[in-house]
Amino acid sequence: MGLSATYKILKEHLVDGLLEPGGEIGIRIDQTLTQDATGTMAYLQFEAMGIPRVKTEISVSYVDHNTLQMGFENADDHRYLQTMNAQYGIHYSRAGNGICHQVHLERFGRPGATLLGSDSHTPTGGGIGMIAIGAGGLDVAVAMGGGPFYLAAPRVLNVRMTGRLRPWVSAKDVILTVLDTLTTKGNVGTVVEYTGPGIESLSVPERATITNMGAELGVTTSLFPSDAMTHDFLVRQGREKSWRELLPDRDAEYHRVIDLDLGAIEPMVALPHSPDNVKRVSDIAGMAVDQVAIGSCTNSSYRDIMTVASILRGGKVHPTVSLIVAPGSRQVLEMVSRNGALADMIAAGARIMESACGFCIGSGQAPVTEGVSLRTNNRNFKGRSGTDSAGVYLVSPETAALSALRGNLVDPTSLPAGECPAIEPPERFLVDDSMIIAPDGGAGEIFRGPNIGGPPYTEPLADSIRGVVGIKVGDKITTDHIMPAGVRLKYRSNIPRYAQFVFEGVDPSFSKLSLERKERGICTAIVGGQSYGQGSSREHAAICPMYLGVRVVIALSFERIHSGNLVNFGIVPLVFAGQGDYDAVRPDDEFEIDGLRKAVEADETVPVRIGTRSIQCTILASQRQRRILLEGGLLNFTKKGS
Ligand code: MIC
Ligand code: SF4
Repeated sequence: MGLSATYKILKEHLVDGLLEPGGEIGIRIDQTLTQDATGTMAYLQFEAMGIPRVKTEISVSYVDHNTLQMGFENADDHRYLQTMNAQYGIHYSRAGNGICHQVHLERFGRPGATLLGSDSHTPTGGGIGMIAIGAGGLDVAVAMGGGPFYLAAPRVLNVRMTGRLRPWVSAKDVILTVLDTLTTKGNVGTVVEYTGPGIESLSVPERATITNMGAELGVTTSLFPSDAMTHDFLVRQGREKSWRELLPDRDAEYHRVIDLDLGAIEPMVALPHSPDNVKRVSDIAGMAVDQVAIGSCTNSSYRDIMTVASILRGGKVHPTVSLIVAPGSRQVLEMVSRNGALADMIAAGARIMESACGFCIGSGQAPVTEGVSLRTNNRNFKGRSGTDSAGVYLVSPETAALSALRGNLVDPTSLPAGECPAIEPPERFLVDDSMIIAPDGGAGEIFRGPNIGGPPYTEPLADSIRGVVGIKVGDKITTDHIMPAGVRLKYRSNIPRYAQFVFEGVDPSFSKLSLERKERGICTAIVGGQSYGQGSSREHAAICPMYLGVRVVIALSFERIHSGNLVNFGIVPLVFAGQGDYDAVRPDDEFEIDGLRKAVEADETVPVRIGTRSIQCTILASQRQRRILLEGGLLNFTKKGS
């Protein structure tokens, strides 16, 4: 049997392990990216490793998440990043230059390469034919130091596309359709590879919309082959030399194949509060809308923003709607401002925002109480918009722009096909990399304002732990639930401060009570349901609980990035044997685990006394991760040169 494109790239980068689905492999990482919200911790940890300069082909540090300077904290973080990056050989993309994934695709992504990013939407890079994986900041720090990235060799699920999208239907509708089929649960350890004649009509930015939202499926990453379309994009970006062809073998082996006829796809919408709560737009068309927000790393390319501008041209935003448009990069913003499209959007009443994450991460633009917000981004978790009672609906830019004009949800295919804007890519994208500062060896000192704490400190795993179940939560708990974003994000470089907000929206007393227990030498356990730790790659969702004395999380199942982060910070992820054991646990139950070190060293499972019962839990860690746990985390493990 031949190889998939996924396995071709993995094979070229394999440095450890056997390339067979399920087994643990180590791969060489060519490129890394960080953003400011995860970056400060990643770089503090990199500094702690004592390596003088990054060893990757290129490492880029983007500032795009915390760009609203409410207080000194974000500005201090950015100055730290800029001065630290200069010294250690990292490119620094300044605030205003755009969203990491969009800029990386435009300026650095390279077919056949590997990219590790401290952001769960790093798989956006799969649109240009690279294996791009999201991970915790500490994993990225290790990769910057030349260490391999470890993962389970994936199963490859092939989505075979035929046909062509109809007018008014676009890439967002494709990925929402895929989410409808595969859902956000149960896809851990899988890569989705898109092939078939249908992909030939999808441009790189459209492919990137699809791979971006693969993050919501919970897969390791998603990948398009590198073909003539990829070549075309790179030529227009003035980066033809970065192109290489990368196709799956004709007889490539896939774990599962799904056929998708692009011509049958309809405009889709993800209803509150989960990206897989998908319906056809036509099912709920006519619903009144309060806010429309267009942008984010999912839908903010030149193609998307030009589509929106041409829909808005000559019209006026409905008086009851607030329309927000945030082009994804300075390249896009400058191009639409030079060609007049920006003026069309402003004339229609759009509010133009900075090229940054902004509304997507709840940094501004919170909707009205109980409001309906149509957004083109990728996550609609409850409260993420900044308004707990609001409902966020995820749609395509076409659906969003038309609805902003009408004041209610419009099914774009109800309009004549001839009115659908046909956006051609520019002959040449406007290239100006002057806001990406190349490292100069760092003439000055590294700036450390009062918001910059130290790298987290962890201790080797104890042999027996006892304590209390501090919280019991249900299914699909996201890292946003564990560590709130929005206004709290600015504390991310300061663990003791940020730790005050662990589970803030679920149980505001969790942090205080856990810390009090820790001071009395008592551990805290977290109990969760299915898919614990969905969403963001935020390693703070492990670091801050660790700081509060959490030593185990017991759940029915875990998401990949989060369980990896738990291990990296010395917290043992344990899996219940079944629903009955989960149901029997009560918050405040006492728990006790003896012989934990020995079990982590050698056993699949470990006995846990919890409440009045004794249950058997599976230790969710590979052999290598077990060694990391015994050392008390990846930083200790790496420093020891293990
Ligand atoms: C997100 O979309 O949730 C974020 C904010 O980009 C996160 C990263 C973070 O927590 O900083 C992500 O996707 O990993
Ligand atoms: Fe930024 Fe939103 Fe993309 Fe996360 S999902 S990187 S917050 S634009």
